[in-house]
Amino acid sequence: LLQTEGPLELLYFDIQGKAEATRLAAVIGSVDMKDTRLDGETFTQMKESGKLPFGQVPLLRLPSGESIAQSAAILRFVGKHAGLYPLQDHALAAKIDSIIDMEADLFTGVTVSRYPWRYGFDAAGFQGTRDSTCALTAKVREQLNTVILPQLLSKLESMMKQSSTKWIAGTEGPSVADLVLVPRLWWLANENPGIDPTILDAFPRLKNMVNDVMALPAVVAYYKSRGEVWSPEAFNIVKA
Ligand SMILES: N[C@@H](CCC(=O)N[C@@H](CS)C(=O)NCC(=O)O)C(=O)O
Repeated sequence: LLQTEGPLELLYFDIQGKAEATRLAAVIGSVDMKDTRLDGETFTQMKESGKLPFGQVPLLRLPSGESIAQSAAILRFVGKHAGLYPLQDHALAAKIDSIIDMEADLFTGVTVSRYPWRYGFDAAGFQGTRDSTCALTAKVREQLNTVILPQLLSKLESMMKQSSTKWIAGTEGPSVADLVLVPRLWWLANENPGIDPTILDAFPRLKNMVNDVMALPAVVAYYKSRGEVWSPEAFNIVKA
């Protein structure tokens, strides 16, 4: 196992979002990582002071003082120290990377439709979350819900089917490839206007994988310490 030179610090908002996979990796692998949750004001100060390499969070602070941005890079780094990302098997590492990249593809349409102004689509009239009555946004999200997401999810479901274990990359225990999907899949099915909350029911292997990660003792203990518990029925984190 890789050893860190001292404690890590993860900075993100007090939501699951793009940081929860890394939080899970740290708790599963007992990595010494401070889980700092930023309020809006602190975030804005950090952004304005140029402390965020790309102006966004999550951000990982290393013992050396160096700061790393981008959730996938952070997840791999923490995953290496958690024993959830291979250090020697480069083919397996590449397979895991491909699933991390697939997570980005899976959520591209969802993200652009929520925040069209980040990508220039406001110029074409897309309002995203700024106006829940935006017909253009609703049209796109209907297409995502009925066509695009089912297509992409079915590829991941096939990968689950091909796995000889219950984990998506065929690893003996969970890897960061599972973790990157877990919080995002439950978020997709729960807090997304226009997305069918039962969208994952057609992909039982993916749902099982999420439930299996959420049942790991370290994961259960982490949520318990936050006054929360995983509900397979709600397919969501609920108050304990
Ligand atoms: N590709 C980046 C995306 C990060 C991102 O979208 N960060 C959002 C929060 S989830 C953020 O910092 N938003 C505030 C801003 O851009 O000012 C990653 O995966 O880390």
